[in-house]
Amino acid sequence: MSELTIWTLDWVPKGPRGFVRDLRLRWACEEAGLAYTVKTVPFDDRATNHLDRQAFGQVPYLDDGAVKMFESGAALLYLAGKSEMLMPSDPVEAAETLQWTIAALNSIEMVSVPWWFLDMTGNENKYLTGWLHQRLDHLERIFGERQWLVGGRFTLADLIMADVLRIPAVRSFGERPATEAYVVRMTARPAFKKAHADQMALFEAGDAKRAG
Ligand SMILES: N[C@@H](CCC(=O)N[C@@H](CS)C(=O)NCC(=O)O)C(=O)O
Repeated sequence: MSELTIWTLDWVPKGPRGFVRDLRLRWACEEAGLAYTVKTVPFDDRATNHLDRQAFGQVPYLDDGAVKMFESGAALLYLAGKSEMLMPSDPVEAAETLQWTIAALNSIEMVSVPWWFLDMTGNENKYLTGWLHQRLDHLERIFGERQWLVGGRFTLADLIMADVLRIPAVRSFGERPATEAYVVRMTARPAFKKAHADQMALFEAGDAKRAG
């Protein structure tokens, strides 16, 4: 029996629901057919209640028996090591999957998250805005040429890239039809829908507990 446990918060406000990064890990497990359970830590004390498990007081983090890790990207790569479906065994395709996974995190999310934060707080920065446009324009060119990032099929690279790109503010940042079609295709996958619905249900249950 699998010992995989994904840890997240027991509740979040409505805004981030459907976007908390435990969803990435749920989605990966659903795609790979890996059994897992989800456990929670309280939202209210999150800054300090699990610093022994996540160095920055955030979620998600993952347990697999003696293996205990945080950082969603690292946890995804760990999970992908259990599944050819997420990480091809072919060495060339495996290298490309690793490359695009890091690109999603370190070339796109590294720009999109600070941009989103400044935009949301009314502090838009024209350099960051230009930088994000440039990165997304390159992706638009790539998605105009192919349906998948690696090997003509879904891999971890598509999971993480789509998860980074589906943030509403990023999605509506300019007209990029090929990228939008890619996000629509990835988020139509049954594994994504299940992961999303389960996260929404968890936080709705959290509403009821807080009200009671
Ligand atoms: N780089 C981290 C980022 C984790 C992160 O931003 N987690 C958010 C939820 S998606 C969080 O815990 N926010 C609550 C907080 O920072 O207080 C990862 O990918 O795991």
